Amino acid sequence: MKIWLLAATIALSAGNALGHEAKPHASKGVDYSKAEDTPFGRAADPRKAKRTIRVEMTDQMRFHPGQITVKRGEIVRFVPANKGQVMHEMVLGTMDELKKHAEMMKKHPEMEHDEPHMAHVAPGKQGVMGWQFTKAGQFFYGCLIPGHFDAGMIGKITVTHERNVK
Ligand SMILES: [Cu+2]
Repeated sequence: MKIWLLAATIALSAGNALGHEAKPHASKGVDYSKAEDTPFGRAADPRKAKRTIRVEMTDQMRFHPGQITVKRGEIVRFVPANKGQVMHEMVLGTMDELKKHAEMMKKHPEMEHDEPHMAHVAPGKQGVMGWQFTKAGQFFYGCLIPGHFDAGMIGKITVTHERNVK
């Protein structure tokens, strides 16, 4: 994942150096055609989503809704909205990955990280994140800001076997 992000950055810089205007990229400058498959799906252009799911994040350390059901193959445009007074984030993943990541955030709270499967949202703001769920199963979204995940800031995504028909 890191490698293609770097490659995209270099390609963009080279384009600028040659005097070309950088093409307007989708959110976060992600080239979705190069999106890497993960155990929980792949980054997708939120503009291609047929469904938008607004997820509110509160200082009570909860996501609303706290459960989401999607179909395999479906592209979802998540709009995480921070209704609280402190920073929150929505990070997609397996329970294992979220737990590991939450532990890492405790050790390195200053760590800056930004990948297509996460959105950091300041108080009163909202973000956007496009994701395609390619595998059926049980996945999760969590807020990995130290203390939030442990306080129960976690939601569940069920991806059904039924394939989404375009
Ligand atoms: Cu939070």
